[in-house]
Amino acid sequence: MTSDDTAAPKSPERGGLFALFRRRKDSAESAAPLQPTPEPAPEARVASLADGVADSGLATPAVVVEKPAPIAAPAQGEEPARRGLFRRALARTGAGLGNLLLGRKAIDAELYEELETSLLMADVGVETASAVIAELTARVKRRNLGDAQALRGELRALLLELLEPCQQPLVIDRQTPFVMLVVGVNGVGKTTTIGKLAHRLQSEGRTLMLAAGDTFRAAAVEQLQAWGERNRVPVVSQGTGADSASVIFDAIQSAQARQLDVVIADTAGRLHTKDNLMAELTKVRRVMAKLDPDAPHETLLVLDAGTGQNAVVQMRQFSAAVAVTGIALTKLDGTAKGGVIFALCREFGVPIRYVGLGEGIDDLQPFDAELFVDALLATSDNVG
Ligand SMILES: Nc1nc2c(ncn2[C@@H]2O[C@H](COP(=O)(O)OP(=O)(O)OP(=O)(O)O)[C@@H](O)[C@H]2O)c(=O)[nH]1
Ligand SMILES: [Mg+2]
Repeated sequence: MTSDDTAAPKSPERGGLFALFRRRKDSAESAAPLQPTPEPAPEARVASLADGVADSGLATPAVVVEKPAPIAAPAQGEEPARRGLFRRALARTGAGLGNLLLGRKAIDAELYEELETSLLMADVGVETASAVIAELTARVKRRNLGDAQALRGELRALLLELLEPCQQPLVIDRQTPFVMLVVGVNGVGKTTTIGKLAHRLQSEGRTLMLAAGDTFRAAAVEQLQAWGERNRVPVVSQGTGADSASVIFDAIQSAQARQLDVVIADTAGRLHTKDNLMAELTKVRRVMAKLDPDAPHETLLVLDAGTGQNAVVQMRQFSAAVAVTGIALTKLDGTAKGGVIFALCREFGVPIRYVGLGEGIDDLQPFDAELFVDALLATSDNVG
């Protein structure tokens, strides 16, 4: 660790190109697994949940009363599996970068140029790409590095330094319950991310409730209910056209009464230009605060990596409306634009909680800077 370690993300001054080149505070601490909390037998818990929701006068939630199937504990050899998952998902983004240095010996102007082009092709963004190249050139000179392999090592270190400050896993530090508000533009993967996250948190021993706060789009409630059934997690809903804040309020109230660990609230996809929907988010926050002044404890902005630099714009716009405390960057598997993560991290310093590496239920992974950078720099031969 270095002496300038910082715990909280800070927005760097624009133009201070490497202001974010700080090491994260304590990687060991942030990587610590969440401790499961004691909980009643699953049947009893689910049954009482159903009663509680019915008492509150809400529509019947998607509660399945069969005994939940046990979810496998993390298998041995999980690390290589995660490495493989990151590599496969980032094969397209890393296609140019990974192979660029193969068979190269000399470090010359052409190499730097090709490197910058590859970074731009990966949608790292113009500012970030030129900052990386400038810093790389300076380091190579300063350290007197003579061949392309040494440069590769330096590039890896540099990319890691850029991303590490944003590797701050979600820590669920309260059970009152912990409330997550999930926001983002249309179709970025909010509801799917909630479904995957519910599965993940449940496998860590958390008790959950989902709130169908997308009362705007037809079939949005059913989509969340389907995830609820799949995970055997109750979903509080009132149907399309209902007041989103009221649905979320009911879910938190019910979860408080049942002493559940986590409430995850879905919301409708919205563009910043939709003033009424943006105002709705403010209302949701205000209404939540009546039950818990600190809620939401996490406002997770879901961004689609496939939109590339547009994700930076979305982050800026949502931050102006709500205090975004974390990002889930989805669909990295289907795009060559995953390099936008560097721009997001460098410009906002906001924690990147999760990355979406596929459509499967286990494809939402906690963000890991090292796995990410190694996957980017992997050669096509190594992807498998
Ligand atoms: N390949 C891939 N597909 C994903 C990922 N995350 C979500 N998707 C897909 O993206 C599509 C949209 O996902 P939704 O969860 O409905 O997105 P949303 O943001 O809730 O959409 P709205 O509610 O309409 O705003 C679905 O087909 C998902 O399967 C991912 O990480 N990888
Ligand atoms: Mg949705």
